[in-house]
Amino acid sequence: TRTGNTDHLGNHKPIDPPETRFSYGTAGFREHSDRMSFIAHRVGYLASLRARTSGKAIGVMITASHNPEYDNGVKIIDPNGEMLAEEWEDHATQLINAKDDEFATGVRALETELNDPPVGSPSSIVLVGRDTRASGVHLTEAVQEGVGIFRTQFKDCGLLTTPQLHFLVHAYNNLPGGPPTEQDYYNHFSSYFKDLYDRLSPTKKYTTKLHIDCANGIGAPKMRNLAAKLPADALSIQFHNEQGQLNHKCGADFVKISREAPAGFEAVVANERCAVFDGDADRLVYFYKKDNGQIELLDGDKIALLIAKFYKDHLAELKMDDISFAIVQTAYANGNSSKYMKEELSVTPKFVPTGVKHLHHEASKYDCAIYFEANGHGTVTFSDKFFDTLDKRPEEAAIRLRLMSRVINKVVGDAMSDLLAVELILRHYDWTVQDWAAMYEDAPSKQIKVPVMDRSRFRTTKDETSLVVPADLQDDINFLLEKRDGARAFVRPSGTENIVRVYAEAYSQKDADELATEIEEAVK
Ligand code: NG1
Ligand code: ZN
Repeated sequence: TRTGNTDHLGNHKPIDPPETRFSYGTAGFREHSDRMSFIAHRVGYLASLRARTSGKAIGVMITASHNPEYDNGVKIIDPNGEMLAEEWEDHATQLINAKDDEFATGVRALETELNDPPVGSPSSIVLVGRDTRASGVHLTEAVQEGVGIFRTQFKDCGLLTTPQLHFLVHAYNNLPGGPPTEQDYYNHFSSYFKDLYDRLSPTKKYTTKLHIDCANGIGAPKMRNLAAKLPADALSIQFHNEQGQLNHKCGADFVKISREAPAGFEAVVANERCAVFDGDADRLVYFYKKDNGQIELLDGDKIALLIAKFYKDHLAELKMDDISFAIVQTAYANGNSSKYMKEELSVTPKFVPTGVKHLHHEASKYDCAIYFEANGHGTVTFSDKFFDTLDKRPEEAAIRLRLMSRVINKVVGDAMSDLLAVELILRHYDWTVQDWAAMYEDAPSKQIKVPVMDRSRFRTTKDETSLVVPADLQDDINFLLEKRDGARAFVRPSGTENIVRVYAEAYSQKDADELATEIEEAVK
């Protein structure tokens, strides 16, 4: 029959107590890797269904990003290389929560709802990639079995950064030529980097020396591959944290939350430029050590502003007034970054809920939009009109802008391509990392992760800046805020970890720390 043999649907049994509800969160499904096998299996099936309905290549990325090595996760990448469409998140949540004996019925119901998409179309394929987590190997097999239920083609792309898989899926469906390879990724970004690099003037202040913290993850080998293709004198990279325990005391999330230099940077001297990836290399932040031993953090907001300045300056020089331009942020964005956007760049940022899909969706409404989460995940999106307009312009500024827009991975935030963009922009302005940091001073802020038994107890308003449930907790927060003029704080359940996040901003660091701690106490 069309639906084939469903006997082996139960191969990967849910091992959780039935009351656990999984939801396709800010980054797909993420759990302790011991609990992931049946999820990976079902997501494999779902990805194959998505491939069949679209007749295209679909991606499944196996990663838990900045979370510990023992966690893992799966997320589906849509045909254009972007995040999974929202209605499919609902299908996913439903299927993952089906009890073992309900799964086959759920599958048949979904196939019927989707008008029985054809089996065996040669253009339908599921591409799977994974980060360096040991559990990724058997989860790849689980995905493969799920994909195989209705004999959809499957390709194991092996170890990749998350953005590399997004790039491959996009290239598979949108670019001419045979199936794309990892080499195409390096060729693409290194060649546009070189073209722009060749056009920039010699620098006096910008230095090529750059430290990179690879978070002991997949970014290490992949950045080495990319760096090998860059012009020899463009960047002198010193790699750190390539082999140790994944994300442990290093990586973008650690540096952003703790505001400490990662392990392995003890010997790095003050004022040198340091870039930091997360475990699957889709987040990027920078920092440098100050003379007092503390670090100056340049987070996603600072990266957004640097890129925004470059775009605004070029669009203004070219008088491209009919190009709509936006910057998209979340509630975690530092207040002073938003202020700088308004006052110095004359752009009022758009605010959306946490999660890349929300930022990307909003950004896609404009001809050119920059979105970044404060944690370092972000990119720039472009419309066809943007490129069509630029293609007709012979000026040097137009060429620079076009090349920069190819150095950026437009389908998803990408630590490696964002790093290339940042380095080219610093070179263009002949800035040191200190010049960049001085664009604005961060408002003092503090983020705390509070472990909770059941994070679904916490529900926020749509903009995530206040709690609907528990209401008395929000009353407590309001009371604490009243005592501090100009402070801002909110609590929100994480979509990726069993924690709630407390975020506080105030006039002084002491106030921000105290406020966050008092709220933490109230949450507990
Ligand atoms: P959660 O755990 O839902 O806050 C975190 C990040 C998101 C996004 C996802 C995906 C913060 C405050 N939240 O989501 O921005 O990056 O992870 O990895 O940084
Ligand atoms: Zn990540």
